[in-house]
Amino acid sequence: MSEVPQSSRFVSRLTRQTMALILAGGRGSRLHNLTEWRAKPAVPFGSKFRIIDFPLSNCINSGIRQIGVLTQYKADSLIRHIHNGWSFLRGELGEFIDIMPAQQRIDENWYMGTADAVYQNLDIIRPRKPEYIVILAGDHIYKMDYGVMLAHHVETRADLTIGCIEVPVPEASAFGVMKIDEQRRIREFMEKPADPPSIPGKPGVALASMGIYIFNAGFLYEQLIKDADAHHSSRDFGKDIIPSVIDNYRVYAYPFLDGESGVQRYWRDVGTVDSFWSANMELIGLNPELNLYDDVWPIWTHQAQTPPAKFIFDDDDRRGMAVDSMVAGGCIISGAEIRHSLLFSNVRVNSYSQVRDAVVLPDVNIGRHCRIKRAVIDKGCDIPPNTVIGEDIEQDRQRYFVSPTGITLVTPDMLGQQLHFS
Ligand code: ADQ
Ligand code: ADP
Repeated sequence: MSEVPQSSRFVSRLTRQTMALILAGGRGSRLHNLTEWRAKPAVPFGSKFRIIDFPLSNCINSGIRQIGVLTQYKADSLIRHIHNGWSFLRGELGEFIDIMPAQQRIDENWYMGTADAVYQNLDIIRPRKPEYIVILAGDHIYKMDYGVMLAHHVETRADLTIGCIEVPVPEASAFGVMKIDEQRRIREFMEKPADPPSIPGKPGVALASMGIYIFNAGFLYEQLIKDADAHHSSRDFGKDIIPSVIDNYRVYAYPFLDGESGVQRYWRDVGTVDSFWSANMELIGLNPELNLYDDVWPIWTHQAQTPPAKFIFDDDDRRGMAVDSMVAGGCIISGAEIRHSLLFSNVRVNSYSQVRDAVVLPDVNIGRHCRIKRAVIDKGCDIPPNTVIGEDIEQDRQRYFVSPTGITLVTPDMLGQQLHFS
């Protein structure tokens, strides 16, 4: 090989020739009412971010600055977020972030599956002349250098490389599951199999697709066009494209491991109310696996212009306090106690109230004398005084959504409130 593999120039040349396409069109229905009015990638996460900030930041930090975001389901707040927070890329340097909504460019259909979403935008993607196309899901939380994966893709002379992780077999039916050989070439790929196979020598563990794909651009175009002509295809990468190319093309697995320790790295699909709540809660701990305070791999977002968070004694000299918590700008905690919770921007908590083990999204007002625990409170809720949430699950169930592990989700709709923009 004439170039030193993975040397910084080798990798930066590859990332400059790469376009990332972020699939952000799915609803994420297992998040229930949290995605009633917004797409899953737009769901707020980690006190000041939205989920899509993670794959977007990964692109920027990896040096991939040609990005398309494919939207479909209720993309309003997602598009506004990208517009407000992510328009700093410089067109004159060849950088861009293009929003690609479903717009019936080919025929009268909206995007069918994930492959169709890309296919319907081929006339926009091709003139950009990328060599490589990285396809990402807009709804996963992780920090990953796609440059290293690209170098691996080029070194193995792959047509397609799929990012993969090990998951317990009982969870593997939610994923694409693969069998690989010693060179990590994929020999079999099953989308969401009922009975997922274990990795040989590792009983109880399956090798699952992260839904991260690197394609040589020409190869991707060919396969998408072929798939569009096929009669019975559901036009999906996992269901149709990948299984159809395994036998005749070079398709490799790329394990998402820490380069030094070989340990699998942090990756979460916060697909359910329970996993959303617990992934947020994990961030509060002393040494969370996902470090948001990492200067080397910053997570960028749209920052609301907010004044600092404020903690005050109320008229009765009750202390406003938060411990073991993350509190975003614009919050005012007056004579109330916040423990082990995440507060997004502009949350107000009033006197005599107690909030514990809760994720409180932006622009929420919690009236006096409330007790809230093990809950997710959606953006814009105005919680009336004396409300108790999370103590009597049966009672909560009558009015709110309660998850299988007993997390109560409250939205403005459930409170009979109209959403108003702050
Ligand atoms: P799923 O998790 O079922 O499986 P899928 O519903 O295909 O994922 O969504 C993947 C991404 O595409 C999401 O970000 C979603 O928002 C977006 N999306 C879904 N439908 C879309 C459409 N019509 N247009 C635009 N965007 C759309 C996939 C793979 C599995 C893999 C898991 C990993 O199929 O093989 O294991 O991801 O999570
Ligand atoms: P986010 O909470 O993701 O920031 P917004 O607050 O902007 O989202 O709301 C997302 C979109 O859904 C907006 O267009 C908003 O008008 C709409 N929306 C939210 N709640 C309702 C509702 N109860 N009825 C009708 N439209 C709603």
